[in-house]
Amino acid sequence: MAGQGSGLSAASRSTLADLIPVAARARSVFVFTGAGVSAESGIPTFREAQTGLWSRYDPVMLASLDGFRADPANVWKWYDERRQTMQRCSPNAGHVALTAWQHLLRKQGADLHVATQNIDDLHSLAGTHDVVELHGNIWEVRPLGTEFADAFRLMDCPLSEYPPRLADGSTLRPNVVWFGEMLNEDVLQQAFRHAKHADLALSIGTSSLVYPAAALPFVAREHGATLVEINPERTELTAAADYVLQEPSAVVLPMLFDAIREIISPSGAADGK
Ligand code: BJW
Repeated sequence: MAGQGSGLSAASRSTLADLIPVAARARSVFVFTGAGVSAESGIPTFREAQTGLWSRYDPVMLASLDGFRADPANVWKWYDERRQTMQRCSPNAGHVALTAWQHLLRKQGADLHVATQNIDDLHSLAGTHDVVELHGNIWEVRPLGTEFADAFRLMDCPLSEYPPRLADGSTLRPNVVWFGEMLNEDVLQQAFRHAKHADLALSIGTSSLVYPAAALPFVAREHGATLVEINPERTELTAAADYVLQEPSAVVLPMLFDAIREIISPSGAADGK
């Protein structure tokens, strides 16, 4: 268990030591992530993305259909800046640890499911399979007024015009879920199924403010899962969690995974990572 807990606070070391045997027994793990899981990749969290030039704008105007209709070029400029940042970023050790944990469990007939609010693709780029993208994907677009099913990838970065358009002139929008919009119902139901079947649920790097996604960890807990929160700050979820690790996820997730692997696959050095 090399290095287990080094660099953590005393409280976190103690919590991690208690959590490890519980996590190693889990057969159905549900992982719910937010912007904090990508922080150590260099992607500002959603709230941080509104600093500087963008601090003059109400988040609801940058991330709502009304805001887009009022000024599509400005909203696209914000998304294009974020796309350019994200294009330079790679998955971090937290994403990689989740992938390794999923691979290890799948080899053993168990499973780990990730449902993310992030639109940055990093879980998939890290190799995690079947990622549920609750709020869409920044690399996808669709014509304004059409459905999620009409989305396609648009990888041009930076974009050559704001807003980007189809050849017939129709305006493209990012295929993300804005405030006041319904989430993709199939995607949301899939996430709730995973949450309800979990024996262990982790909420990682989210302020737990935005619904309906923020209900997922509570639902997992109500259906019997042990609930873990990983976030340097306290959130609306903290009081409901069984284990709280107030640490950066890219630090603590590799420690947790390494310890789990030593317990459930001690000779399987090739497993996972
Ligand atoms: C680290 C870390 C490290 C940092 N390691 N951690 C009242 C008024 C108006 C609306 C509502 C209302 N009450 C409820 C609503 C509905 C609304 C909502 O929930 N609003 C709340 C804000 C109050 N929800 C909706 O509108 C949803 N739709 C809906 O409900 O439909 C039904 C309906 C229809 C019509 C009317 C009403 C209802 C849709 C929500 C869509 C959210 N979309 C966004 C934008 C996506 C595209 C984009 O990114 O541009 O999704 S908003 C934004 O918030 C984004 C995120 O996915 C989401 C969650 O943010 P997240 O991930 O938690 O990020 P942060 O920045 O908040 O937090 C980062 C965390 O990381 C912090 O806690 C840090 O401490 C932590 N951290 N470093 C670990 N190293």
